Amino acid sequence: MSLHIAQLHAVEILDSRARPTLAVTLTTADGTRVRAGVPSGASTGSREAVELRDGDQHRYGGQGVTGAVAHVNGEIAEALTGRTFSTFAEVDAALIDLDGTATKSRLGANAIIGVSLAAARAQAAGAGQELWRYLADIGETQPLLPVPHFNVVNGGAHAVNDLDFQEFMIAPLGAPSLSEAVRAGAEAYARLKARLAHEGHPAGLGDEGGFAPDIARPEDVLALLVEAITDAGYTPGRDGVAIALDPAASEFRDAVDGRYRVAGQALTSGQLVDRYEEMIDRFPIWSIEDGLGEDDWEGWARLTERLGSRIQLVGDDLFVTDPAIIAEAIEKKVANASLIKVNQIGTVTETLEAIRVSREAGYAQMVSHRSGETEDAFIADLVVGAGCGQIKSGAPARGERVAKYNRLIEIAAAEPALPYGLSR
Ligand code: 2PG
Ligand code: MG
Repeated sequence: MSLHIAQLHAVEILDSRARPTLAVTLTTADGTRVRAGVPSGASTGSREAVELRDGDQHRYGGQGVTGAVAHVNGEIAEALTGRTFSTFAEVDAALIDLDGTATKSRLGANAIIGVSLAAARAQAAGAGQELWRYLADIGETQPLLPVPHFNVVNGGAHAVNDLDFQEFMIAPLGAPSLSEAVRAGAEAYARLKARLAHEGHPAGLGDEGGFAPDIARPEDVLALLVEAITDAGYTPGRDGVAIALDPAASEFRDAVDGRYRVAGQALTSGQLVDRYEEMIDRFPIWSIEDGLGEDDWEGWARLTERLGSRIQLVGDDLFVTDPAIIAEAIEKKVANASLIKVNQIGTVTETLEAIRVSREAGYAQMVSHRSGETEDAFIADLVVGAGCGQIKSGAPARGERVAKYNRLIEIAAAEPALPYGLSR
């Protein structure tokens, strides 16, 4: 099924944090029109593909994306329209070539991923297939409905509170189906809200829709989560509802002394690993993402050796969805799972490659949203089609977050035969 791009058009829209991002519309020669919204992060890894921002302090505090928009409507549209591509991977290759840099910094990774997402969607539409089915076909993967990871307490770069750890997620590993997992997440979220209100915490939310209480110690939040899970009638743990953390440790590592600042203490890498071990002894934590900083590879190797057989250790800032970095980590026995974010690497083709490299080495894959999102639910189709078995898309609240969970529910309802659960 070939793809003939008749028209490409981008506009500057807002993401969920009131910051500009891109919406890209692609029209094919037969008149099919598809659209893609571009996600954007806050706690970004230093090796991520480069998001192009205008830097004009008079507009959106320098965050405008009119330059990236102009690249789509100018140079990229000129290069791609009127051409016939036999696969969208050829579109991605053309985009990478046209940009010409290793980090997609010339045209902007935000411009490039917008076109790439739209091209994949256009090709699925042209083939008359659901996007997830199309992605499964081209990646030769087994479709699977994923276990959702709901981020119910926000800290770090995603909230204005004293909490250093960025994300406290609940993962209904024991739920029998996707819809029951969503229900468990929503019910525990509601009970957590009630508990926080009861204890007098302000009801503010962070960027990903989780609550942002003024609690500094991660252990105190973990205790609250266990209570909320129990209040909602579920068993805390892998047979029921487990906990996953994304401390996003690069954000609280001191650049000078390399120590990690947690709730007023300055911990060495080894001391932080000890602290994680105590946490997983006490609480039903099944996964920790970015437990150490992206520059602390030695610490990561020790962390993996110590805890890798007990829990999942996910590389996010560390891996930036880059197949080459993931391959290096596999070689060095660092982490045992990869976080997968389309805009970190900048094309759908490279994202699928990062998933493949991880899977072949036995590394799990968790598909992820960004803190700045649109209502585009591409990642729901991606996680199902690529069969990753895990997704995180924030709280079970706020439109841009639930757009992904709702898409998953709809896929599950339309395809009762699709398996559900962690990938094995
Ligand atoms: C993360 C992400 C998404 P951001 O660190 O995993 O939750 O945050 O998009 O701000 O990088
Ligand atoms: Mg992260």
